[in-house]
Amino acid sequence: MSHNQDSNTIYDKNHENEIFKEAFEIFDRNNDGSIEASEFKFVLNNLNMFPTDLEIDEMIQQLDLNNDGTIDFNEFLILMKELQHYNIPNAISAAFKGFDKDNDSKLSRTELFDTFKFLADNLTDADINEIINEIDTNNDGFIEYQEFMDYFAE
Ligand SMILES: [Ca+2]
Ligand SMILES: [Ca+2]
Ligand SMILES: [Ca+2]
Ligand SMILES: [Ca+2]
Repeated sequence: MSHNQDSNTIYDKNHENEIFKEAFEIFDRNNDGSIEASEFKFVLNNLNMFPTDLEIDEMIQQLDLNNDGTIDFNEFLILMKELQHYNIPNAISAAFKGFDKDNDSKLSRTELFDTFKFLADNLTDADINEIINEIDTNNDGFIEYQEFMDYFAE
């Protein structure tokens, strides 16, 4: 079922895999190449989702095809592909609301910093600038709800 034809994959496909890779690295906090229950829980909590330990175990069991108790990148990819058929806009909308601490429907520099600092221990102003530049299409220095949705839920 897997085919490794990196040389002739189209650009979009590479781009997509790169995003999945980055997402995987966010989950895999100790960089051992697999997502453990505690890592899974940590990220979900930071996205304002609070499943119980039992629910976490059930999610992992569903994804853990080789039954080693953790989610490796291949298993994670299957999850991501499934999510693409799922209600992504709702999930992204919920994430935005979680990031927007003062509920003004836009993400300020401070809110972005608070949001992303748990993902990277050595997050810099330059990193935040990069994120803002990429998503802030009207260049007002804030990420409005619509910009966020356009970027992530396209
Ligand atoms: Ca790990
Ligand atoms: Ca596994
Ligand atoms: Ca805000
Ligand atoms: Ca903006």
